[in-house]
Amino acid sequence: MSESTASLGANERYFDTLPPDAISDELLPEIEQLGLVDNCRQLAMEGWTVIENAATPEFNAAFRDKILQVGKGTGANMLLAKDALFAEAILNPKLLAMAEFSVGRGFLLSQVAASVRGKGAPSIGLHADNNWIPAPFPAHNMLLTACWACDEYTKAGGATLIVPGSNALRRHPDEVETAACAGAIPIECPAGSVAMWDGNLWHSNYPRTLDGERVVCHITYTRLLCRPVEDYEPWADDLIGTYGKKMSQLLGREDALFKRTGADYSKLTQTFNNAKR
Ligand SMILES: O=C(O)CCC(=O)C(=O)O
Repeated sequence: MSESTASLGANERYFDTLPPDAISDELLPEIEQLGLVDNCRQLAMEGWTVIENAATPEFNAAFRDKILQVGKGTGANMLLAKDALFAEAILNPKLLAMAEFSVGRGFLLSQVAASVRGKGAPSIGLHADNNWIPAPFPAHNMLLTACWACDEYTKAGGATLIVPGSNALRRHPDEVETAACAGAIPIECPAGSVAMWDGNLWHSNYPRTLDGERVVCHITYTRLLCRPVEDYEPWADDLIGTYGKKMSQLLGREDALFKRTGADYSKLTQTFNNAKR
């Protein structure tokens, strides 16, 4: 713990900003306890990482069934309020810890979507998830995408593909690069893993050549300053009533910024401090 922050009370102001690859003093014990130190390192250096066994096999099986049911065989968006399993997934302690590391304290939920890819499903196309952020991308990550792989990820099964090193370029791929996908490799991992990457990493997926379906839940967390892709405001009171303060943070109710009820200046310092961690 640095001397400057060790003695700070909840409402005192931070003057320093942590570097993009640093784990804050407050978060480190949790990251260590959850066994995620190497994942943080890999995400910071390489732009991606995989967390295996993110939940129990029973959760994974039930989650897969639910996605197939609500996704009607293809996929869907705006899933958070559709079933408790989606809330459980986005509140998974390992995902939350990685999100705080990657997109900062006080981060928001941006999107809960799902895809179901059968045999012959084409590639989505190479892109960086910083889709509405102009290049050069900032040094600190803005978006963390966590893909809950309900099925094993293999190249033939249509796994996510990534271009190693592309995270360091801090820009979108151009037309030629998008067509070539040069240097791409598959993320290979067992069912029940969560593959995650930052907003800078160029990625796509392989066409699926196997029978059966690849079922994935795509969860995106974002830094407080980014506008979320999805708007859960109509369901927010119920979700917060059921799941509490973390859900409230994820839905943008724990910061000082203006809402329908006005701004909460008692949270101003904490909000500004969060932006630096
Ligand atoms: O479906 C995949 O494997 C990749 C998904 C993707 O591109 C994304 O969620 O941004």
